[in-house]
Amino acid sequence: MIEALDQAARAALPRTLPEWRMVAGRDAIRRDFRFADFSAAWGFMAQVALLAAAQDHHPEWSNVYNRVEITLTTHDAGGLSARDVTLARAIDQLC
Ligand code: H2B
Repeated sequence: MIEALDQAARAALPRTLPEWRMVAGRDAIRRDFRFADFSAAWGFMAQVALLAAAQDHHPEWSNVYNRVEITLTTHDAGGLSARDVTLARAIDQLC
């Protein structure tokens, strides 16, 4: 079982991940991305897929043309864990 995100890290989320917001009714974070076109969106998703594979931590996501919506939570923790913060920060560095 993976440890849930501790209170200090939760309180810091607006500073550590300012582009991400809590999902209503879930212990999860979400960021919406918009790109020039589908190719750019898909290229971004390919990079995120490599990060997810390397970290063995996987997003819930959807893509519609140039938009990508990513939700992160840790199923093995029943909510947010440090793994979500690590992946979100790595995703942010792609943009
Ligand atoms: N991704 C996410 N988002 N949450 C998990 O709990 C999780 C995962 N668990 N990727 C991993 C894979 C686990 O199933 C494997 C066995 O490490």
